[in-house]
Amino acid sequence: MLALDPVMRALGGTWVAWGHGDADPAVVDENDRVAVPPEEESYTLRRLWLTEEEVENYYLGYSNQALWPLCHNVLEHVRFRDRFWNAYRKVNTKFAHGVVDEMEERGGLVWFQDYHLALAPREVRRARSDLTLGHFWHIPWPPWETFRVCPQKTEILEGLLSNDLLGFHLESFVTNFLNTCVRELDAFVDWAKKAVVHQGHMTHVRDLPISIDVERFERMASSPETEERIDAVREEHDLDGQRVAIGVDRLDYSKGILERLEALRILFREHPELVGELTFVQIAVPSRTEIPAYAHLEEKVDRRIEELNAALSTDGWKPVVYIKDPMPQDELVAFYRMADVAVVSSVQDGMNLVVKEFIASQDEEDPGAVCLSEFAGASDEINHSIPVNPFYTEGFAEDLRRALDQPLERRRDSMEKMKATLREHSIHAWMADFLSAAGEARRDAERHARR
Ligand code: ADQ
Repeated sequence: MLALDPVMRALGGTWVAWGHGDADPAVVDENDRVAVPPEEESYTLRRLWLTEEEVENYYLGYSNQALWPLCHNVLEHVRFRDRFWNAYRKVNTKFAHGVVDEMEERGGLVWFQDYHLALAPREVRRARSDLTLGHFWHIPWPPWETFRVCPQKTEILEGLLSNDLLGFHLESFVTNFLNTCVRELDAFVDWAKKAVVHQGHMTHVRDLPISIDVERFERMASSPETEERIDAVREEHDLDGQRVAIGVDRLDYSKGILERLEALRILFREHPELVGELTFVQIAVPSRTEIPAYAHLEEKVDRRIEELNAALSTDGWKPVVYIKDPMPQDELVAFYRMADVAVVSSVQDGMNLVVKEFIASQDEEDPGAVCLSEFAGASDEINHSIPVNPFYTEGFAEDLRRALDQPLERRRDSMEKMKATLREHSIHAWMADFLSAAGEARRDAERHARR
């Protein structure tokens, strides 16, 4: 998880993570450890090895065909299979053992990341009741009416309630989670304190929206190398003299890429003056391609883009430039800087870091405009974008037009406000907030246990 690298660099400590490919086993020592990053060793990676079958059933199975679609409210993609669940339990046990092993005799904090590890806290708690356990859930928590379809709902909830602190991006996810605990477990919820007591243990549940390393993006964006890259990118993709709108996503059904392409089709139909003037750059890195829902999405996105380009291209111009290769961040920043409009159209998204990266990369004199889905968690914080509803295609198309027409003064003013919000809350502030909330949660859990 690239987003967390700055956190680990600042904290030091050990990151227990699954290793794969040929390179990972080659670089670890006899205890499966390696100091990283190579150029400036700041923390330790402890690798765990998963079999192919575990990857298929734990990662591609329960994590990404049960929990991911469930939490994003897309029940049509949910697959509950016994072999998925068995592998999820087994791998969570493996992680719990890895963590306990790494902690040795030490006290301190164990910080679990995400939906792949819902069961591990319970096992770590059983082995080490003295540790502080915190967990951050990077995706939405759905309403109880959705979560209740999960056959393993009790185990998932009890795993998460073994933490002292459980963090989500948004207040609404916290509310959904607390409500789920009441409805499913009949647990005691202190709504004022946002805490759950279950089987004698108290867990604080907090909204702690994640951010990015804002300064790093600002630095990269204003570097002379980025200026050079912008020229190179314009030339490579025939963008000279073009207005550019951009979308950057993992190819995931939660990101609303098809909805965006449909809005683009309508935009060109309703505003033919944009033909030959506007290029949409879609950077979309294929993801989880072994899962049928993802393979189908990729095929559909490929086809829609081909159709749009076949229908509208003129000599030397095409409406969509489609880039599917993963890109290093400094190159991505050149695209962010070059674009006149960023389009984030998630149909459901825990946060969305792309919009934050785009904002941090803008030049204050001549910034781009931001179209941001109302259903991306980021829209709770970022109040000066153009809000879009990806489910209402004609309205979405007009929002794109508005973004392209936004006068410079308005863009400057909105960007200044969005940047100010972002600077107040970078990834370092998120980390500090989480750590302090974890300490407070632990003290409260101990007080409660003594009562
Ligand atoms: P994701 O859904 O994976 O994560 P998102 O917030 O959309 O994440 O960020 C994607 C990241 O991948 C960004 O840093 C972006 O720069 C990078 N990226 C995207 N396309 C790329 C490409 N082609 N090449 C290189 N990099 C690319 C989950 C949740 C989100 C939540 C994050 C963090 O689903 O809602 O914001 O975790 O908590």
